[in-house]
Formats: sequence, structure tokens, C-alpha cells
Amino acid sequence: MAAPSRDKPKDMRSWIAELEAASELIRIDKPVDPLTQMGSLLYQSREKALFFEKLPHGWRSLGQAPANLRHAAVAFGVSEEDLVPHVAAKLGTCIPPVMVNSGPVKELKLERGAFDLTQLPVHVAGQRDGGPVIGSGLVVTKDPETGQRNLSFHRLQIKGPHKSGILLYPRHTWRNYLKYQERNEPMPVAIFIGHHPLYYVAAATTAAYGVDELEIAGGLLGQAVPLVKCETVDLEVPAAAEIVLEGVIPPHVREDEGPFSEFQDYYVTGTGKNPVVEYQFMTRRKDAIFKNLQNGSEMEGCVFHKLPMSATIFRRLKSVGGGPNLHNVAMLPGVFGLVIQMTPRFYGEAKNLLLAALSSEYQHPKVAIAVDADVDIFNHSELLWALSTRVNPREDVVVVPGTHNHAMDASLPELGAPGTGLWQRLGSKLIIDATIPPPVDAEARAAFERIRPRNPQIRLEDFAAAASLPLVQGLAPIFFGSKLLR
Ligand SMILES: Cc1cc2nc3c(=O)[nH]c(=O)nc-3n(C[C@H](O)[C@H](O)[C@H](O)COP(=O)(O)O)c2cc1C
Ligand SMILES: [Mn+2]
Repeated sequence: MAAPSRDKPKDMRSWIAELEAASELIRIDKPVDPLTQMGSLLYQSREKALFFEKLPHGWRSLGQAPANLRHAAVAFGVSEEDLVPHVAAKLGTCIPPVMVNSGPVKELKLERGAFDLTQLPVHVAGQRDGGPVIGSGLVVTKDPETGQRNLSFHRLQIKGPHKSGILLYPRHTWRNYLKYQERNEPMPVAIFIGHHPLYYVAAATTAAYGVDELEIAGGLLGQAVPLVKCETVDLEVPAAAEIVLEGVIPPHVREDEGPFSEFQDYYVTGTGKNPVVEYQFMTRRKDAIFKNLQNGSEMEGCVFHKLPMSATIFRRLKSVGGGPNLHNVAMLPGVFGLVIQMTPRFYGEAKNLLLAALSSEYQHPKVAIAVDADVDIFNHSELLWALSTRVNPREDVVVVPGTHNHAMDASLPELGAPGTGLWQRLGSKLIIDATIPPPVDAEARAAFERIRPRNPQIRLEDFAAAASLPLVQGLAPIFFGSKLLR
């Protein structure tokens, strides 16, 4: 047992304090019904995190935190523009967790008769959802042969006081589950709810099979994650989580699960016969705060999709062709598309990067677009402008047919049902090179020099009255080369 780090570990409470200090959190002291009201409130709050202070059975809960990449930048302590390169660098620094004797999550130890999932403030996110779903549960499992730990997000539809559904996309938890199923044994699981967002980013990171995402969390946090042993399963969980559920996924059991408001902004995908989790134990803080998580193409769930995905792809692209001049990567809403911001060294280099971006650790990317450094990749009109003024479709647009795509992309034909080995989609991929000629061909590149006012240093706010400031704040950004002036 190692002594816990002297730095106070980051947890959901330090995160709430950080959000409040940055004026990014709204406290809601009116009673809110999670089944009929909370989803609408979370859905509307695209700018601010929400802290619900008055929920049934005395619960409090945090949602939309992070609501957007600006909040994620607060969590990492960097600017929004530096966020992806920063996280990409941090992903290269794993720190193994340390075991500790106890922690806040052990304050209450509740046996099967002493807890009831239907009393948690779990919300119904969308109109067609099959019921309340815990969207913030991070699932710890082990490979039964090697004992290697895995951590990932899985939606958990409440089915009774001690039972939920679970969606296992065919990745690592599914792979572990198949091994247990082959042995005819239930798979032990431990699920923690409520922690600092860096744990959530780590859980959504797609690493190689066998890599412990809690080591990735340590790297992101810059300190080892303190872990405690579970009470009824041979698994470990973060000591400073709010709530831990211990249970098993029985082999062969499949039940109707879904629909659910998913990350692409649709309900249909993944719905069908899926496994279930049976819970036998809960540990929690005495005054535990619940975590609600709303999904959708521009909701909290998508921040956790976008950030590790763009950072992982950024890392991968950094080595293509001996090291490109890569500035940033951003996922598009719905996360089946992405944009690469780069300065090409060679003619054709952007296409090489785009092909690499479409065959990374992640199965989601289907559309990849490359732009130069003078295009603001967070501004979708700038992207559409680049697509329409810098693309010769015959040369710059390529469709690769017959590729494996994400099984939850409703626009592609589904081969088999969810929960089976043939839950696959055979689709295609699209690359669009919207970069301009490389700097080595200065003459060709000059044709794309963007118009700029005669003296870009002169600022309207120095001339306009304070009353017209909102107008001034709506001004277009001005770039000098690749440097953003505002
Ligand atoms: C908000 C959110 C919800 C997710 N829900 C699920 C889910 O219900 N089922 C699933 O299999 N993966 C889900 N994922 C994706 C996995 O967590 C992600 O692919 C992760 O990298 C998988 O871990 P693995 O690489 O260890 O398999 C979700 C991701 C996020 C960000
Ligand atoms: Mn994994």
C-alpha cells in the first residue's frame, strides 16, 4: 500500500469549485424531477454546467460539466486552442495507480437490501428513450486470463432496484465479457459514478487492448490515481469517486435495451437485445453527489467523445511521413467527421494525413477534411468557406468504398443485430483536401492570400462607444498569417 499523494486529489468536488470560480456553473435550487424535467434543462444548457440542489430522496447532482470544449479547457488548465495538442502530449505519459486502504467512497457500505437503483436521481434524456439511463457510469472489468484492467463508458438503463441493461459496443469490455461467457461464468463489474472529468476523458480514450485506462487517467491528472478494493468483486475503483456499484454481467442473458438519446443525435442505434448487470453492493460517500450525463451531438457526452478522439488522432498524425506541420484536430458534431488543421510541406501530404485519420484507434471517423492554419476550425462557417473556395472536387475529394464503419452510424447498412458478433456496418469513407499549395510553392500559395483590411491593428472597440460593445464582440476574427488577433 502506498501513501496517498500529498496533493489533494482532484475529484468531482474540486471540479465543481473550479467551474464555479470560472463562472461556468448554475445552481438550481428549485425541485427538479429527473424523469420529466431534468433532460430538458440539460438539453438547453449548452454554455453552463448545472448543479441540481433539490432532487428526490435528498439527492444533488451535476450535469453538463463539461458542457463544451471551453469547460474541458478549464479542467485541463489550458486555452481552448491548445487543448487538443496538450491532451495529446498528456496521453503519452501514463502513471500507474496506487492502492490505498480506504477513501471517501467507502463512507457507506450498502448490501443488496439497503440500496435501490430506482431511488437514484437517474434521468430520462430524450422523448423516445426506453427509460432512465445512468450515462455517467465508468465500468471497470478485467480480462479473466491476464487480470488486465479496463475502464470504459457504458450506458446503463435502469431495469429494477438491482438491475440495469448495458450496451457493450464490440470493444474491450465486450471482449472481456465474451471470455467469461465462453467459460459460462458471470463477469464481475465495478462501476463508479461521479468524479473529476479527467477520469471520464481517460475512460473514453480508445487505447490498445490491455492498456489500463486508469494509468491514462494518472497521466492526464499528473498524479497516480488512488484506488481501493471493492467489497464483493476482485476489482479496484478510485477512492475519491462519489458512488460505486458492484455487480455481475451474467453470461448468455440478453434483454430488450434502448432506445437511448445517443451521441450522433439519434435514438435508433444500438437498440435491441443487450446484456444486463445485476448489482449486489453499493459503496458511496455519505453526502454523495450524483452525476447526470446528457448525450447528443453537442452535449456533455460528446465532449467526452470529441476530446480523447481528436487528441489520439493528433498523436497518430504527428508521425505520418516523418512529422507533418500539424496544428490542431477537431471532431465535427456527431463525431463521424473531423478536421485537420495543418500547413502542408508537400503537394498531396494532406491526403496522406486524411487517410491516416480515417484508420486510427477509433472506428467513428467517416469524413475527414484538411484545412490550412488560417482557417478557424472551431468556426463552422469558416470550414464551409474553405470547402467551397479551396476545393477542386475532381482532385480534392476521394471516396473509399467498402470500409468498416462505426456500427452506430445510422446512415450505413447494418449487417447484424446489436449484441451479436455481426453487429457491423459496411460503409465508405470520404476525404476532402481543402488545403492550399505548400509554402515551398509561394507563387501558387499567394493566390489564396485572404483579404485583410489595410491596417488590421486598428480595432473598432477603440473607436466605438461602450453601448455598442455587444456589436463589437460579434466581429469576425482577424488572422495575421496563422496568428489569431481576436
Ligand atoms: C458519453 C459516452 C458514452 C458511451 N457509451 C457507451 C456505451 O453505452 N457502450 C459502449 O460500448 N461504449 C460507449 N462509449 C464508448 C466507449 O466508452 C469508448 O469507445 C471507450 O474508448 C471504449 O473503451 P475500450 O477502448 O476500453 O473498449 C461511450 C463513450 C462516451 C464518451
Ligand atoms: Mn480499453
